[in-house]
Amino acid sequence: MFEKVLVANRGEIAVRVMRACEDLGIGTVAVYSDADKHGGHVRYADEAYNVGPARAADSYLDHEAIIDAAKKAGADAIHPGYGFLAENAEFAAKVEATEGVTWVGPSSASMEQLGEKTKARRVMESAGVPIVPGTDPVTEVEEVHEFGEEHGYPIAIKAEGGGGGRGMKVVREPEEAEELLATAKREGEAYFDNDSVYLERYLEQPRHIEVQIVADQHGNVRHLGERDCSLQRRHQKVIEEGPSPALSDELREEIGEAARQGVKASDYVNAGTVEFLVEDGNFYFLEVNTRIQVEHTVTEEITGIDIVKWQLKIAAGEELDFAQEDVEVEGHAMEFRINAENAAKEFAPSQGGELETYDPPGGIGVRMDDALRQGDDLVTDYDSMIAKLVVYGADREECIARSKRALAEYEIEGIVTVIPFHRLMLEDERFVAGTHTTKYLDEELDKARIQEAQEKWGPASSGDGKDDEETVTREFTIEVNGKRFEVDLEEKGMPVQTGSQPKRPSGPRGGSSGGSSGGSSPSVSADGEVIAAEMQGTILSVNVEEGDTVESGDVICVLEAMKMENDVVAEVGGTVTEVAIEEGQSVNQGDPLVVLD
Ligand code: MV4
Repeated sequence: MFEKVLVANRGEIAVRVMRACEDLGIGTVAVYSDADKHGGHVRYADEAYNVGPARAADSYLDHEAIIDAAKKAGADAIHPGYGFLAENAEFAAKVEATEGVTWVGPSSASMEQLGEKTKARRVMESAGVPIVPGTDPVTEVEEVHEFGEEHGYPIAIKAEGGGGGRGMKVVREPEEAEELLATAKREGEAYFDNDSVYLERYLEQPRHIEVQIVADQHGNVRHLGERDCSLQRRHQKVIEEGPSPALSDELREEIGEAARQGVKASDYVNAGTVEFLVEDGNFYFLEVNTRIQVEHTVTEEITGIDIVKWQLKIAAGEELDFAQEDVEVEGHAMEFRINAENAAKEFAPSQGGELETYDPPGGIGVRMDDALRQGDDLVTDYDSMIAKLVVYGADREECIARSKRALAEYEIEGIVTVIPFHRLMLEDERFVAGTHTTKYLDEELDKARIQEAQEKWGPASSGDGKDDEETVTREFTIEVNGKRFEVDLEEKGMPVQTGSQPKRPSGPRGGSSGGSSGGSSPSVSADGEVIAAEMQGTILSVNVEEGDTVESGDVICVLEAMKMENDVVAEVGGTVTEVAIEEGQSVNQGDPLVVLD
């Protein structure tokens, strides 16, 4: 077994991996960027190394910096966590080629094979796994029309190098095919540096079911049951659960065995997840995730199997010590992603700040995976997810009851989170009935209910900002005849400051003085109302031109950051006098985007 593992990640997943190392008596090495000097994962590790400035490309994504840190620390293994370099075949190959350092994850060859979506489809099809009717890469609109004539519409056009729904286009009639094919290729090139696209018959109302796999270096492959990830918003999972409320035992058995056979056929080793779409009692292979996933915790809670520990043991050459028949799923678990976002404002990322109060829940059936403590200055540059609340119950009903209790206990002050949204879902008829599909949040849930939940359970003034005064709430504890009361007094404060300048201090996350993040820092004339980028990211679309008249709330552009598509809206009306950005451009936090007169 390894002596010392370097975890090439940050936040909750870095601490999660380090906990598995502690359980195995293995030393832990953290890496951190300038922004994470005081991060929870740095506190937790036995030793820590700075790998560069705040910008991920210059730190957590810097292959040589990570490998140099491993050598400096004398680490004999590197665990990538999820995100960052977890599915980067080039980095995995570099670690595989580094003397004395073992890569904890699937081989770079497996990533190459299964990361290319049409290759993965062929491997699964050869193993008898049902796949959605589809094609190999296509280039001409005639191929789309031929596929439509044979399989019908709608048709999904997907990026070969993609995933997570990015770049996916849905063709509903032949006339749309030419433009959507061109757009899909252009976005594939922009997002994944690969303009290859392929076709699939598009399923309108699927559920998103995934099967956890662990496979050792001795040919043993086990599935650990399924997770239902159907509650998603813009392809971002929000609540995951297991087992799925939508599967019969027979279908459950079939999907698990199909995943196992498909992985066996691809000589895959370590932990991985096979994703399926399920509709009308049928299941279809979607893609393979060649990493540990955020929601692995759900499976750990209902099987009692420590997946991360097995990742380390498998990488060290150990054999799985249980048969498929020994894997038993008991009870029900849900994972609630605690994101620093305001659900009432289209899930806009919250501004960072001090965690004035951080008082997580506890008690029976409650697991917290986080890297936080009260007083931390929260870093939200990389990902809006700050913690995971995982709840276990003997059945789904008990799991929901315990989740309500845990979310009501969860006290966070100083940053707006999605906790009110989660509490709403636990009272939502469709979610509680388990009948929601992947479209539910994007197309069906009444947004007004999110607003109500935010006003009911969120911090004051975290609603939709429509009220024109800031409400200050003061809390008092009083005693009347020996009985204790907690009293909140609301006080109407000063009008809320308008204006779109980021309200953050300069520094690692600060304004455009930090130089470019890949694109050129746009420059604009000083006069006029400047709408600036609230975070580092890439411009996905520009929705205005010079001379346009915009109203308050109009979408100026879409900024892709932290794996989310964020609408940048005008907080005041006006005429566009300058547009300082273009599609595909990288921007730094604070960079001017548009100027209104
Ligand atoms: C699909 C699909 C329906 N039909 N493919 C989304 C991200 C990536 N994992 C693949 N995804 C999908 N692929 C076919 N042929 C539905 C999804 C999908 C989805 C689509 C739209 C909105 C939300 C979604 C959530 C999960 C999966």
